Amino acid sequence: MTKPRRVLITAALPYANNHPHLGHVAGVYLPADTYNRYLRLKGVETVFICGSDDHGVPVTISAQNENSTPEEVVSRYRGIQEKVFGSLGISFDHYSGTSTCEGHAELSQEFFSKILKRGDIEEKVTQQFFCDPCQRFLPDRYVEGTCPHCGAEGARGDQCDACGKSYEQEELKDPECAVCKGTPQIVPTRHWFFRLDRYEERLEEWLKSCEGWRDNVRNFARGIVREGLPARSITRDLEWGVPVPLEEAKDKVLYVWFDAPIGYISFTREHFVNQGNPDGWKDWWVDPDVELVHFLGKDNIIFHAVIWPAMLMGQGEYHLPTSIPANEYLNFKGEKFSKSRGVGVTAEEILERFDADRVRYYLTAVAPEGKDTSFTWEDFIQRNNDELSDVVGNFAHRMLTFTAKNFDSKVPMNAGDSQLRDEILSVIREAREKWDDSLGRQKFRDALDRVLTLARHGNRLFDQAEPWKSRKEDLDRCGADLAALLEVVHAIGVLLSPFLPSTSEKMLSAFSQCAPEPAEVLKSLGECEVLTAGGELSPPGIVYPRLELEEDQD
Ligand code: B3M
Ligand code: ZN
Repeated sequence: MTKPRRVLITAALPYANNHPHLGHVAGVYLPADTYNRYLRLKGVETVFICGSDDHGVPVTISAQNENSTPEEVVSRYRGIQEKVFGSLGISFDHYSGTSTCEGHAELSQEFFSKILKRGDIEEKVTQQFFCDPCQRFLPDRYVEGTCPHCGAEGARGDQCDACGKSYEQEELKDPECAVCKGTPQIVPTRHWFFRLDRYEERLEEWLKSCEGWRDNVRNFARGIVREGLPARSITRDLEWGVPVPLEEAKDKVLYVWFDAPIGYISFTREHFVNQGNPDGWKDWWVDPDVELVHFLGKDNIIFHAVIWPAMLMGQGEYHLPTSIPANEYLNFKGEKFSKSRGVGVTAEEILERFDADRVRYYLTAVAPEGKDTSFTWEDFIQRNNDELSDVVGNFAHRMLTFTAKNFDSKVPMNAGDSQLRDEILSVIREAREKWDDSLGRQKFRDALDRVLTLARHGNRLFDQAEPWKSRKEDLDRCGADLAALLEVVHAIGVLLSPFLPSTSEKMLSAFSQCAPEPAEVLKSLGECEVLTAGGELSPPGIVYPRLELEEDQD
């Protein structure tokens, strides 16, 4: 017997100091959730893991700005994140956080100790920025300057957002303390470095063997490995974080990017512990047949496709990622979304006005797969109206009201006698196959477009059948056509379910007494009629009224 397919899905852990904005949602959390729902619909066993990235400088800076403690910041933002994801229908199996997850610190320390024991971590005295007025070392986001690679301003001590490269902080040009804007001095301090150079060959080999990856991700990662990987410091002079498990490094913590991805493992373990199956997680991380899929934004590629796999190789017990569907950015008026700079729209703001599925619809339709895309309010309203209301909503509504009026809300008999029957089944089958192929390759925009194409086709066939005429001339033929066309409405409901869970549920509730469950019926869509002739249709629940653009939405 073949083993059932199992997929462990993760979404990048948001720093516990941010309100998820639509850029994050479109690029990371929504595609991850859609993929999870798609796999479950197909009967694949999945675990979907996320949580907040609590350590590191983003959180300590917020705490300082808000006159509060890192713990307080973490608990407040984690609450916000869970609420936002929940209201968008993004359904993680477990949402944890790196500062509270049971066993996370220990597991991170174990990674460090194991890699150290192998001789792949070395100790060095380094020159670090130190701010006299602030009396603190300035790791990562505490310092800003000019990127040593691309020359962009506003680059941080560990990474440049403009070119996605990461580096050691002494390479940063024109450094400035992010808090007091002073020029830091250089002070020697001891740090521990991960010898990535020792993993170059294995990484190259592995990246070469990975199949089905997006080109942008694989090429970027291979390019970086080919350039040669310098040793990377994985400790910091900070108080907030996972303590370095060495006597001589008592006042230091692990770099946030060292402990954060380990959260994927510790959160999985916590999830299984909560389920009363404390050993259940192991299989998901140890069995090489389990697929591991990391969703993230393009600024996180280097960490997930290069450094994290090297950490996993160094640790040695767990399997490597299977795919890393990283997205480009969704921009707002040509700029990257940023809550701190006040650019764009937060998820909370849009959800105050519109229901989650409208947001999910638009963000999938303009998903930044392969290239940056833009959010605009005009486009949001227009696509909702032209596609969700006029194509999907209208077709379902027309069909169900017509059947209610003329056939007593029952699936008419003899769909097989409709002259449109073969064409209808074949368009459903084609839509389902292409939808499946696209979703399987994590091409969400394309898959959603297939469903829209099916709905457009349905509308055309309805017009072609002219049931308002045949109702008077040949009621049997009218019924047969309608029965066949209802198959299209039902198929749309099923195929939309990974994208628009509540719309799909409402559409399918009309068929609850005359069609099997979506997971049972998926494979049969387009192969044969799946609705029970004579079966009762519930009153049509879904309608997507057209939206108006409000004055202040620009
Ligand atoms: N927190 C970066 C980010 O939010 C980081 C992701 C960690 S995933 C292990 O962009
Ligand atoms: Zn300072």
